[in-house]
Amino acid sequence: MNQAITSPLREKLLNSLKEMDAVILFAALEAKLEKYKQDNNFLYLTGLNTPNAIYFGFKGSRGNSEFLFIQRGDPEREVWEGKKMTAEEAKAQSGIGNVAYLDEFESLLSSYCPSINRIYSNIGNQTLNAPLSYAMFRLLPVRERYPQISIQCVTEVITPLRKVKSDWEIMQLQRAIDVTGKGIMDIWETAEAGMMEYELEAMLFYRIQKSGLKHWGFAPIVAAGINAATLHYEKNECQISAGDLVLLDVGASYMNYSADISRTFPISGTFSQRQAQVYSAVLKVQKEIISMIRPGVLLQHMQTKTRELIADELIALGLIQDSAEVTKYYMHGVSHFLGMDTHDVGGRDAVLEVGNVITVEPGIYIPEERLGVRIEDDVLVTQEGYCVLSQNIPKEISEIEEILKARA
Ligand SMILES: [Mn+2]
Repeated sequence: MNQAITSPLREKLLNSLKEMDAVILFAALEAKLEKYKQDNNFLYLTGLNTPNAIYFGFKGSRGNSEFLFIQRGDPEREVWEGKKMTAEEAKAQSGIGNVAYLDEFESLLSSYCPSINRIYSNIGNQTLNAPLSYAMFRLLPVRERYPQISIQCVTEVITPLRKVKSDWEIMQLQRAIDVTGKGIMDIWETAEAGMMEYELEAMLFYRIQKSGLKHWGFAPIVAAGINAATLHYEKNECQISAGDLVLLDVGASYMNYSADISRTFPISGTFSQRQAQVYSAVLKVQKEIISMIRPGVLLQHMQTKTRELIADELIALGLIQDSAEVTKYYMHGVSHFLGMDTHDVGGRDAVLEVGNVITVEPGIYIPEERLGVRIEDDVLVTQEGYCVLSQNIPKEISEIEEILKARA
């Protein structure tokens, strides 16, 4: 007998499907000698960090049903791998009433296949020049035996849910952001010219681990001087010279929710006049773009506005004559959705709605002056407009210089 679905999220997802559609999500496989990181869609729907598990949900003509398949415990492997989650634990944590073992998955799926029209799964990118995902590999037999079943990526149906964050999700994000902020403060209180970029990275990661978080949300960028003009510089292997601006683009991850913060600071403790000019220009644009945020605003409109504003600043800085040249010094998007993926689901054509979390990250990069400035905050869209979740991480020149001045 199928038990009722207790997660409102899963119920909402299944209800949004057409009748006879199914969702099959594969947890990330166990990683040998590596830190485990769960598949985001699997974690989002089940709340389970257990590897190798499979979620099956089906919208039938007489209601929804769902099953969870987990690994069987093996006492001989326990000394190596620790205890496996029991069926009772899985049931309690996920609220999924029907828990079975992985070796029962195929027969259960076979019994449903004749009535399934479509399967949504975490099959990922289906381009011909990339390897098959694990999910697609597991579903190949379905495609062979039941060619009438269409297999599609779950992103399509899960994105509308993941774009709107619950209070619980915002709490996880806030924790990741706060720890990232503390790590940035650690750097500001310690860093000095002559250090290597990776030393600053290590300070931040120490803070992440010390705080009980396990992962970076993405490869951290610590870029001094001209390296800051390489947008995704992540080698972090150069020595920081006196007079350099250092650009940090970093984020801790908590429960797979990733912060994404950029701050730029002068290693010597004070901004040179030119550095301050460029920094103030970026900060002014960043504040103006943040103030645009409210439900109903197009992400694309924020992008267009950023280009206009930065073009004006670049003209004032004497870097360009014509606003059409703006891409010479500013060439990336100003905003993306943030959540379990650093560049979270939601796309670039979205209209903002309450509960979205987005970044705001304008920048100016001037290789010939060996400097790059990016300032990035994480912003929640609210009924009234917005709330800057990273507002406690200083970004005013006076605040940053004050903190740097206090270095031992
Ligand atoms: Mn970002």
